Amino acid sequence: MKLYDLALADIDVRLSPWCWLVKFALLHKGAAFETVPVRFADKTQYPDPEHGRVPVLMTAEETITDSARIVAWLEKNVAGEPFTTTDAERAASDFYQAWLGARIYPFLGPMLFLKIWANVHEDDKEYFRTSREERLGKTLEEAAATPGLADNLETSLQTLAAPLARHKFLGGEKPNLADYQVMSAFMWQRAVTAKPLYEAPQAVEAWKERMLDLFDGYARKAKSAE
Ligand SMILES: N[C@@H](CCC(=O)N[C@@H](CS)C(=O)NCC(=O)O)C(=O)O
Repeated sequence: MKLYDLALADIDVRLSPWCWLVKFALLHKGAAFETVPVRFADKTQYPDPEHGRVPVLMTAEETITDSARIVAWLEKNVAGEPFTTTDAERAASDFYQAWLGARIYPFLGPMLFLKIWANVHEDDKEYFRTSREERLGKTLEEAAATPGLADNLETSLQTLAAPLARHKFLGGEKPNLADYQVMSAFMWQRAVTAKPLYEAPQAVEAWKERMLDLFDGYARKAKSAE
């Protein structure tokens, strides 16, 4: 299988959280895959230029877009440990995805976009700035200067610390889909900078270390731009 994976100017730095989710899912299944780096603006390199987004997974049978659809495809078609086994686990993973959208990405995004812009390929700079500024309704510099981003993230992470203080993983003894969804957001940050941007509770930091160790340290070995 081939996973089209978003890269910065340094082609070895892979930042997309949605691509990270798929990489964790492939690793969880023990599936053999290779990644194909693509940059932001050059849509001709995307297997589905109309869609213009990654992740895209190419299998022997089909080309699948969108991380949630890819995860569902892998769960159905690839043998190995399931991502979730009960409806309760599936409901919890829906909760974490919604929590990320409401409580993590709105603060992490403005913190990271300017740093990402500094590290995208020269040919991607204008596209990245324009598309993100349109979405934010402000410049990347204004977004980065939004007051309270770190405070908001720290408050959100107190919530994540509650389950992680009592359980090794969000999936309990073993990681499940929720662990991969949440860790993917942190991999986005880690690809951009390895420096701490805010303080995370100890239970969250310890869980991140466990996640970085999975699959022979696949995520730990991933390169950061800074
Ligand atoms: N809902 C989609 C989101 C995919 C998405 O937004 N991907 C971003 C990277 S994180 C992308 O392809 N960006 C290219 C661009 O901005 O042109 C999924 O889960 O796969």
